[in-house]
Amino acid sequence: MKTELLPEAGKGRVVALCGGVGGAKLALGLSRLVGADLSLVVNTGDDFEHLGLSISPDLDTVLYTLGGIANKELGWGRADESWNFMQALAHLGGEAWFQLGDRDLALHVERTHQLRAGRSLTDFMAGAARAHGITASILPMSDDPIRTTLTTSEGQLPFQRYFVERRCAPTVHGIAFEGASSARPSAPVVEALQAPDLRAVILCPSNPFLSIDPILATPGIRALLEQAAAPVIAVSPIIGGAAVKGPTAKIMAELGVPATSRAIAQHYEGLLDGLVIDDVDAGERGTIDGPVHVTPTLMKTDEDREHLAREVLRFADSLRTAMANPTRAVAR
Ligand code: FO1
Repeated sequence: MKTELLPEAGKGRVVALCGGVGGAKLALGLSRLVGADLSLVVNTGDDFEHLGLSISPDLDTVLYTLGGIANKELGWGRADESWNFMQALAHLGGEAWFQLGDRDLALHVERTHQLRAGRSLTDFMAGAARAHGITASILPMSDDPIRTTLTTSEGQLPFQRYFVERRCAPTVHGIAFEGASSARPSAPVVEALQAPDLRAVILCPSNPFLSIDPILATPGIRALLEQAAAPVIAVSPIIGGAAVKGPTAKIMAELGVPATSRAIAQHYEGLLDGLVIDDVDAGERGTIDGPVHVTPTLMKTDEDREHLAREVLRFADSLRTAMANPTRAVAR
């Protein structure tokens, strides 16, 4: 049963779970609306050690996006980047399949240095966010290592080998999150999801299998969502049977799941109070159990990002009003 001590509509903490590019876009829209009231719980399943450096791609995509310095053409890394380090590395015959720009490199070097000195990833990211003038909290899902690995037509592949080196070409048969069973969510993640003034929990339109599932596989997080005293809303990453970017629809086909928003709702079964789908999929509304909000979800501009964030928060506020009234309670 949900608490009736609910914050006033339009106020309170917002928690968003997100992975790479799609998630970071909505995260930016939300940060423009609620600023310091936003906590982003970010996937670290893509993290890896490369050339002796600790790389956290999804955290960094969120950091650069909210810091206003993301490379919009690439979809990862920094704007105004130069590649002298990579050219010199390739000249030496070093591993050049994973590109590290000169400015981006500073973040990886400093993170590696601080983690080795005993600082947590959570603390490091808090400092990096401050350095970029970001007021939202960018929280790794865990400070313990959780690594996404894929069972593919080419055997077992660590995430970045599959995603970057093999460009998602191998057929995916299964996905595992190594280390998840012994990991713990960080204290700020637990606090954010248990905040007494929690307004909404949002599952961003990130890849459900590769970006959101590792977060949900972190012990305790799924239960915190199930018990959340605020509506849990997902934004479907599927528009008109395709994903905006990345391998979501390809992986769904390979795992035998139709590329529909109904399938996204079923994937998150037991967690959601509502689903946001795109205008072009309005016809799917009747096929989905529970409340559905239809609105444009394609985020090309910062205004699109802010518009979608506003729609999601309004939807959440309307569901919260229903949750506060037991006769209109929404069943999960
Ligand atoms: N993605 C690529 O497709 N190619 C790259 O060379 C690459 C380098 C890279 C370096 C730092 C970083 O933070 C991200 C980087 N990404 C690269 C993106 C990243 O690997 C994936 O987009 C995410 O892991 C998926 O969300």
